[in-house]
Order: sequence, then structure tokens, then C-alpha cells
Amino acid sequence: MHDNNTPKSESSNYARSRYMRFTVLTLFPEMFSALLIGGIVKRAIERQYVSVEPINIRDFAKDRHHTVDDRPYGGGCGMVMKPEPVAEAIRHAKKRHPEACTLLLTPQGRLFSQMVAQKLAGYAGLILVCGRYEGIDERIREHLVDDELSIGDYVLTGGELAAMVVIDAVTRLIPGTLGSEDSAQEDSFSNGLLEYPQYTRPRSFEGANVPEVLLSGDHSAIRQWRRHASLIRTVLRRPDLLMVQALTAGDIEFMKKLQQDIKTIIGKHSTAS
Ligand code: 21W
Repeated sequence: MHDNNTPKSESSNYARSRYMRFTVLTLFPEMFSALLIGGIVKRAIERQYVSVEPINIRDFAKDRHHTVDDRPYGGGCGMVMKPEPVAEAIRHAKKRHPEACTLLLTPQGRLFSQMVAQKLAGYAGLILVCGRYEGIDERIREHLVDDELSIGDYVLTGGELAAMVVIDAVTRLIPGTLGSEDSAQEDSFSNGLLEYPQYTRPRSFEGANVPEVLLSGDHSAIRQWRRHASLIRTVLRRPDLLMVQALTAGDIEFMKKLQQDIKTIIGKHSTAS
């Protein structure tokens, strides 16, 4: 597919500090053409910030029928991916990219997160191994991969969509892949809070108005309103995030005021009833 082997030479663009090579080992390489349909990953590939090279594991099967699966030892339903073609495919990818980190996508893996994405963005290459059927022979995991990733507690039909999630999240952390107007630093999860609500024109939409402060031009008031909105959202929807988030003195003050307001309301309510 988009095997654009060479990054733009560093002399042609001194701002280009990093280049990421994704090599995907899969039985469904065609699935990865979805990344070329549109969006930031497509642009990053076109502008040669990243490359995505899907490699068909079946190409490494040696027998006449290119067999990649077999029945599980010990019995049970379904099929297991044979170790030999997967091992050959991994060795092939590692030989071409000795600096790459080899990751197995599996429901048993470490939970993928923004922090993991940031760490992965520091590698020069990632080799993403996607399983199908009931999984890959355990000896692959033991000897040929550096780490195992899951994207969440739900059951997919294979590792390919998970690999694309990793490619998407890591690509946008490569400097230059986001437009200048956008910054990965400002994302939710990067500051540890959920994002504040966003609005655009029209000012009034089906009777719902944009908050006045956002129209005020008072940038300090806007910054404070957004911070407060982020805090409220995070308290209500993801209090778990606040337990690890470093809150400022202003944040604590704001939340104390909220707490006081809630207490006042509850107090009035119980005296009234
Ligand atoms: C789903 C493979 C379920 C195997 C032992 C005994 C990669 C994934 C996947 C898949 C099983 C990720 C069994 C979140 C996911 C993935 C395919 C269960 C049956 N094993 N992140 N019986 N969710 N899924 N195998 O499903 O490959 S990352």
C-alpha cells in the first residue's frame, strides 16, 4: 500500500524531528486502506510524517495452501493462528525495522491510553501484530513481542481495528501532523480533564444560545469559564480522572464554592419540605 520507505530528508525540513513507521502484520491487509479515505492520518501519510505498511501474514505460510490456522491443542471450538507464519512475518518486519517496538494486539493486553500513546510516539517504528480467529499461539507472545495492548473491555473480531486505533492516536502525536491551529497539548486526557463544551455559529440554534462569556472577547474570563466547565464535567462524568489530576488552588477554590452552593440548595430544600 503506502510503503513510502523514506522520510523527507531532515535537511529539507529542519522542523521535522520525528518520523513513524507503522508495520502491520495481519490476515486482512486491505482493511488498512480505510486509513487513506480521509482525515489526519491520510494527510500525515501523504506528507510523509508516517508510513503504514500492512503485511499479509499469509504470505509467510510455506505450505501449498498457505495455511495460517490450526485446531487448538486440548480441544475446544474455533481455530488458533499457527506460530510459524506469524513468527516469520515478525522476523521479516524486525529485520527491516530493527529499531521498532513490536506490539501484539490482544484482549489480554495492557489497556491502551493516552499515556501509552505518548510513549509509543517516541519510537521510530511500531510493528503491530493483529490476531484473528481465537487468537495466536501463545509462544509468539512469549518470545517475539515487546508488549501486548488491548483497546478496551469489549470483544472485537480481530486486532485490526485495535491496530488502527493505535495508529490514529499515535499519528496525531507526531509533531506536524495536526494543523497549526490544533494542538495535541490541549486535548482532554493531556491535561487530565474532560474537554469544555464547544460552540460555533449561529449564536442561537433552535432556541439554545451560546454562553455569553464566549462572545465577550474577555480572554481571561473565557479561559476561566472553560476550566470551570471542564472541572464540572469531569466531576459529573469521570470523577476517576480527578483522583490523578493535579488540581490548581483556583480549581479547589471553585469546587469548594460549588460544594457550598450545593449545600445551600440542599439546606433550603430540607427546611422547605
Ligand atoms: C476476541 C480474539 C476474543 C480472541 C481462549 C479460550 C485485539 C481486542 C483484540 C479476539 C478472543 C483488542 C478464547 C479489545 C479485543 C482482538 C479478537 C477470545 C477465545 N481464548 N482490544 N478461548 N478487544 N480481538 N478467544 O477484542 O484481537 S486488541
